Amino acid sequence: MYTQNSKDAFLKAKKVIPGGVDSPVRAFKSVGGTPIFIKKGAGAYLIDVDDNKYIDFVQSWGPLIFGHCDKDIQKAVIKSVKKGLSFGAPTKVETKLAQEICSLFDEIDKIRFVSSGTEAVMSAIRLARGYTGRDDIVKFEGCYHGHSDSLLVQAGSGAVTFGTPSSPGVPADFTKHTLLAKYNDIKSVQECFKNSKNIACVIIEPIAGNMGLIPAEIEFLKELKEICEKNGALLIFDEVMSGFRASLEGATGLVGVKPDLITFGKVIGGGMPVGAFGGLEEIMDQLSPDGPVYQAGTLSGNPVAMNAGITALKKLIKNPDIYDELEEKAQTLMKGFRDEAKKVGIGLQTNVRGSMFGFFFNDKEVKNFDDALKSDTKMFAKFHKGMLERGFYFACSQFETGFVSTKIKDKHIEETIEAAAEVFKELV
Ligand code: KE4
Repeated sequence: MYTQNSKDAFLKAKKVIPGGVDSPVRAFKSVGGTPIFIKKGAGAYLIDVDDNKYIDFVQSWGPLIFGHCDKDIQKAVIKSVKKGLSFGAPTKVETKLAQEICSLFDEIDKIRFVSSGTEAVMSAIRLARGYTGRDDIVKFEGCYHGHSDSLLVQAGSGAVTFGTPSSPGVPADFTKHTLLAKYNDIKSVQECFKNSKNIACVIIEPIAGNMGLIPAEIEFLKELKEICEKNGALLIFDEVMSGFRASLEGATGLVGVKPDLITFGKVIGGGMPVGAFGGLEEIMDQLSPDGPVYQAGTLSGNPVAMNAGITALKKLIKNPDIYDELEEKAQTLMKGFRDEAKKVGIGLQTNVRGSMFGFFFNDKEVKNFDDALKSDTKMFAKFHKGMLERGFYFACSQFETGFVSTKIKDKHIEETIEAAAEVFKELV
């Protein structure tokens, strides 16, 4: 595959942008090779600067459930831009998008918009700490909630559940209030509540998408809710990725467990920078300007982004069958991958939730981060390369999630399975 223009572009980018990218995962470090530079998107496809065409299963890491250049979203953005890009003052479209989301969730009376998932989660945690008057938080190994300091933690030494920084630049003091538990392991959560009587909240991806795709077990989430209620801690569902991807009501609508706060991102911006966090009025009214918990943002609720988001959401609300259709496509794709891998003796574990799918090069079921880490990342890298060379664009890490958009048709799924069959044969 000819990728000279991407190679040249990457060299130029690295001279003025750290690592040549504005977000680390894009640099292809875990799969090797040069990241392809994109010229444009078109429906199901990405076209790179060398005019190679790919079926896109990343969709900007989730936002583009309607694929690239969706006519309705594009029209709404252009119409909005003609009235101005940003005002730093309230607009009615923010209220409209807030009303749409609040109408879908019993758990949400009010919602605040921000410009990224990181901001949404950081703000939700500050709100939980302000509302409870407590400082400690619990997160799960393998869950990613954006790059705010108190969430860049790794397991501490030995039995101690308090985290240590996972990145230079994060002072240990910033993570000493973060306790770590194991996904799908309620005993590890009980351990955290034994070690701290000062826990403000537990934050979890109810469908984990950042250690590969691993859904939380429903029984585990029910016990998690009970332990939070018993100890006066809030339960935060981070649905930045799973929101409007797993179902119209995200994972929350699937698992039958009521969180106290929900964070959103990606799909609710329709491809534009939007994050949000919402919950019951009693909690949300603690936020400035009416409440004491400060939170702010110059471009929060940006009208162009709001118009993109509300257009996407209205299309989803109008066609809820989309989720069954997308889930069926994702199931077909993952069954095809499993069947073709099995033919050549490769162990592949797969998961699907709505339009989200994941696959691990692993002989055993993957239920948490320790299991996921035992996957064959070298084989994943070779698979990724083989598929890319054939025109199929997958997430460039074993620890990410794939997505199906409405523009991906049955024929695309068939072509992808055929290509995967060829690549699996090359891997053994
Ligand atoms: P952003 O700040 O990247 O908008 O959102 C952070 C975030 C929060 N919570 C969850 C569950 C997330 O998945 C994310 C971001 N997801 C990654 C993909 N795994 C974004 C891709 C990237 O970092 O470039």
